[in-house]
Amino acid sequence: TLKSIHSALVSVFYKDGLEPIVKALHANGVTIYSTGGTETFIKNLGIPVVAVEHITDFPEILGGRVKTLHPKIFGGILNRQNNHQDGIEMQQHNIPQIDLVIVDLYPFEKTVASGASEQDIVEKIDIGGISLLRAAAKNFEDTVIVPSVAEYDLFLKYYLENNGGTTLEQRKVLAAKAFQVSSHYDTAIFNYFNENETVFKQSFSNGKTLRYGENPHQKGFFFGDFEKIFTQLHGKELSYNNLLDIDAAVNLILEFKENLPTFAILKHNNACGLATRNTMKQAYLDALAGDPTSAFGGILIANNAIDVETAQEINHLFCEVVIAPAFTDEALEILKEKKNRIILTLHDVQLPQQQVRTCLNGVLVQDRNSVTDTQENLKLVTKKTATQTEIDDLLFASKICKNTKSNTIVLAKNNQLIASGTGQTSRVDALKQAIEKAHSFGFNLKNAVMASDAFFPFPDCVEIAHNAGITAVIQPGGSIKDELSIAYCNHNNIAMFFTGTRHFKH
Ligand code: 93A
Repeated sequence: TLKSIHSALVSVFYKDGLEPIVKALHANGVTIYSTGGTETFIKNLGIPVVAVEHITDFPEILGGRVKTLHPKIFGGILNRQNNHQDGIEMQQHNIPQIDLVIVDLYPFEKTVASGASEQDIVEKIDIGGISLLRAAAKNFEDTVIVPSVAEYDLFLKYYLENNGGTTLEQRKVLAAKAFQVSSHYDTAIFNYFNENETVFKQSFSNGKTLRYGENPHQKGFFFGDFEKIFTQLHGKELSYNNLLDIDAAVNLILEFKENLPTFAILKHNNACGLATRNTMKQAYLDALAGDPTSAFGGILIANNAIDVETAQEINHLFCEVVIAPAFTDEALEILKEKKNRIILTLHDVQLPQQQVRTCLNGVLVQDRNSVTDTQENLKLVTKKTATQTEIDDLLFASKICKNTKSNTIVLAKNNQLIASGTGQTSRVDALKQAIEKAHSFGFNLKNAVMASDAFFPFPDCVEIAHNAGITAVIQPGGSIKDELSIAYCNHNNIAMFFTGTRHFKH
């Protein structure tokens, strides 16, 4: 695989650093072909050099736009030396072999950065040089490519250690670097042409253009089949934030699909009210009671049809979106009274099992959190056990907890969300926030239950919860200090269950 170099084509923009290479080539008797400026440079070093025009029998034309773009040049680079037919054609057309290509492309990025005119920038889009580079890299079995000034030293090292040749592995390393150069170069050109995000907009044209993104100064698009999941019955166009809230609302209500009438109110992707009752109207009223302040402008979702009694109650509230699997005709008529109110029927469909979000310069993909805690999964870790009502409340709270931004603490009682701490940087803060909220809306936390999305690293949370009146706790467990929380519960007559499943949501 060691191949000697007998001929070279040198065409470089920056001539600096070229001298040692051409001297080494010359010392080994290598025939050097070159283009205009490079040819002059080499000649001035006192080294013999052959102009490419001598091969092509064609002058450089169009002010240098076409110098090396010729079949005799590319034939010399691309021919396969172990291919009989290639050899015949080389002879037929009198094509000289080219074993080594050294290029340094027109400095496109530098020209853009210098603030040059568009005309100057466009002239700096290298065509011939990048073609030489790609051709030589493609034929790495036989041809050596030195794709930029940055690789001169590496090439010289290879060349000298092999007494005027290169190994296949070395040629492949240089080929890889060549394609790195060419892809970077074309990306820079793309970015220049795409300055106004023309291509971004076009390739996103199958997405729905939203009025704006999270804020009015941000562009926004939605890619997805909204109509597959919903039918919009009424109201204004959906916004970026509406879509995010709707996503959170649907994920949450699906946890309660099989339950008695359940109603949830969300703000900023988190539940601020949720209740399960015998009638939808009562479920709505008790969801609202959870936090009537936050409910203003909220996203409302029901697990079953919304009837006229419920619609009459909802109508007193200013809300952005109302979602339900169905609406009675009368209910719909009432809800439609507000012109902008978005009303959606939720179809019975499965959401994708994978979730995607951007991360740095790529994307993160994960499976949906499809685990819902059930009574069978509960592991009692305290001496005291809970009543069935408390267990029902724990599972109820856990479903809300799973669908709330971490760190989360959810407090519940009698199938009603009493209060939650959402998106806090510490679990203690989440708990304090929940307790304070509960008190501010007049709730008594005696016999309420607590759910935590992740384990308690210290016994402080159970202590604070106990002081507030909480009697049962559900959490994943798994902290090295679990025993401290368990001991505290045992001393204070609290029932605690471990689920073994963490429910982070970031
Ligand atoms: O304008 S080009 O795209 N047309 C060509 O055929 C061509 N061949 C080599 N530019 C071309 N080159 C580039 O010219 C090389 O990539 C190098 O940057 C430069 C060297 O030109 P000179 O030897 O005349 O200074």
